[in-house]
This record gives sequence, C-alpha cells and structure tokens, in this order.
Amino acid sequence: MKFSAISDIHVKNSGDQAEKLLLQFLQNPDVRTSDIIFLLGDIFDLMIGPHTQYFTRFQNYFEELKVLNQAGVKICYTEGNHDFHVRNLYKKFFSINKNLNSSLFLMSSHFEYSDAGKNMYFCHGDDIELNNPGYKIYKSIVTSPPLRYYANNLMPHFLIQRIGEYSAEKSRLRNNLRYSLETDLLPVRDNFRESAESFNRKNQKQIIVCGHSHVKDHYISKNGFEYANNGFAQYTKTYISILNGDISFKPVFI
Ligand SMILES: [Mn+2]
Repeated sequence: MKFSAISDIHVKNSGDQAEKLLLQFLQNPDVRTSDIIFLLGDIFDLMIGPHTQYFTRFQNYFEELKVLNQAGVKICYTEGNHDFHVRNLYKKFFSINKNLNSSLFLMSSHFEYSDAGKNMYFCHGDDIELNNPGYKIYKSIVTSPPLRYYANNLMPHFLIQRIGEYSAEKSRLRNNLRYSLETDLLPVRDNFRESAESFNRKNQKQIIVCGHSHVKDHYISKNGFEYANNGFAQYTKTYISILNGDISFKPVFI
C-alpha cells in the first residue's frame, strides 16, 4: 500500500506560498495514486469552527478535495492546534456536495493502519509530546466540550483571531528555530524522539508519523520502530511517503 502524509503547512490566505504547496501536494501524481492521504493537522494557520466562509476563502483546497473524492482517494484528517473544531465544517461540505462519498473522508485524533507487517500510527504530534505543560493546559481548554460548543455555535470572529494570535506566536517561536543553528533544533528533535519512545513503550508500533514539532526527522529506534516527522512544510517542501512499509521523504514540487 502507498500512504502519503503531510502536516504543518500553515496556509494563511488563498494565493500564498503555503496554499500553493498544499495544492501541489494534492495534485502530485504520486500523492493522487496513494491508497490514503493523511492530512495531519495545522494544514491551515487558522481554521476554527464550521464557518462556511472557509469554503470560499479556501475554494481551491475544497475543489481539490472534490477531485480526490471523485477519484476514490481516501483522506484521513487529524486536527492540529491551528485547525480544530472543524468536524462540522466538513459535515457541511459533504451535505452541500451530495454527489461526493463522505465515507472516503475520515476525521480522528489519530489513525492506525497495518501494512507490510508493520503497525503504523498517524497523529498531529501534540498528543504524544512530552514536557510541554503550558501547551497542554491551553490545548485542554480550547478543545474542552464547552469551548467546542462555543466554537461550533457562538464563537465570534474576534476570539478566533485571539486564538490565532496565540498560536501564531507559538509557531513563530518554532519557525524562528529554522533560522538558527542546526544544534538549536536538537532539543526539540530529541524531545519528540523521546516522546515517540515513550508512546511506543505503551503502544508497540513499528511506524509513528507525526508533525507539530516543525523539526524534520526520521529516527530509527533500536527498540524496533521508526518515527518520521516532515517538519515545517513551507521550509522542507517535502511529504512523507510510506510505500509497502518503507518510509521516505519526497518533494512536493516535481
Ligand atoms: Mn501544531
């Protein structure tokens, strides 16, 4: 089987470089012929709640979803910390486009698949990350049932902006890392390796794929599993390909 995964594209506006990257990814012939495409969170820099304005703001993206759906490609979507409470947005998308097959579009906090004798786990990455208590508190508040209800029914645009500003500040800190010395990235990379090790002690996978750290990595553990992270996609311009259980990074632009 062939799986293609990407995360952390952080599309801000239609027409920006990040959107070009997202569209190129979805149009890439290798990606289009995947058994499953994984969109592992933070695809958009700010997408919260079921606002139908997103359909027009990111029309190109939703058009590509239609094309892929009609071609029978399965898409697995995990929410990130920049794009969440969007389950009802996609429900609306499929209720508007009744000719599409909604069973080909799955949303979950994580996905598990087995192929070529390997058990694989796909997630955004923040749920397995160790040592980030401030973030965990923030995440538990914004994803709590009252706020989910609020986001889905009442949340005014200004609050979405505020959350966006907070998240943007956090990711600026992370993005700034890519301009710094390679050695400055090592603590983040190593924390995610350790997070994957910790997760794997309890869950026993052969492949763990996640994003969120913005640090690209392919770590082969002596404990019998591999951890892959595509990093900040605007910078790496790659995606993760898993062909018959073998992981590689491939260029989005061909
Ligand atoms: Mn993230």
